[in-house]
Amino acid sequence: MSSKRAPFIVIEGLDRSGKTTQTSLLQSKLESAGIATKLMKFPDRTTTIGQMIDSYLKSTSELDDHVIHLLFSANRWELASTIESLLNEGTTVLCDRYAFSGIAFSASKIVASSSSSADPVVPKLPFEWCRAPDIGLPAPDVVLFLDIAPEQAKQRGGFGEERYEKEEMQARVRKLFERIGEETSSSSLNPSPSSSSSPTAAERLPQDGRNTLDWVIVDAGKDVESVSAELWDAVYPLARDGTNHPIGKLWA
Ligand code: NYM
Repeated sequence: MSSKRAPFIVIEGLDRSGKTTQTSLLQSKLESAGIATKLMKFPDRTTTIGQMIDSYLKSTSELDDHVIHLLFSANRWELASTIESLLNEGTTVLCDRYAFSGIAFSASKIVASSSSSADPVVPKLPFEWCRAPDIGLPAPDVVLFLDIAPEQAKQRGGFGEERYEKEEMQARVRKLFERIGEETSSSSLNPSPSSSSSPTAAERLPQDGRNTLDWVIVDAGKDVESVSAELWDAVYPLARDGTNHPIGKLWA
């Protein structure tokens, strides 16, 4: 891969969509295929900022909604240069959640009085405000969105242990992910909207050095092996061949 760099692959989804299982399965498969891979996860709870996020998610601390949103973003920025170095060195970066979760979860918080009445739902934080702090982060080459109905996610073990793990909130998060996928696919970052039945990410990448981001929707309600096989098909050619494209800047 002399003049090429490795790809940046992000896995997104609702809580209990199987992201963590799938991300580590994908890492094992990539490594078995001889592809150097670094597994990352956001929030990264090991840093000082990550520890503040961890205690907020476990409800052992309270933070203003704006503050926690900015901490999630700062947690990505503190690892942005590491991501770029790894990609340039030829290590594929496989990341469990990224800026898309940042928007989807924060923008799905609503003003309490509007949640159970016939009033219009009022978001606490505007969508554009939520997106702003992540503008300019290293852009992934492909986002694999594990799609699952909140009712099904709820039946999986561990649901409800952390803040945000409530069915109504997850339903709003899913809608926002849908919006982000559509907007990201139709933005200048990605001229070709995609789905899991389309050609693989590598096949869709244009060869002219243009910045691209593919949003691939995967049905996460299927069994673990089927989902894993679909993810593999979506990323293997890209991970094997690398890419000539410079690392993009998210939404910049
Ligand atoms: N989350 C995650 C956010 O609210 N904003 C973010 O920027 C990120 C990366 O943290 N409910 C939420 C989504 C999850 C929670 O994630 C913890 P995980 O993958 O369960 O550790």
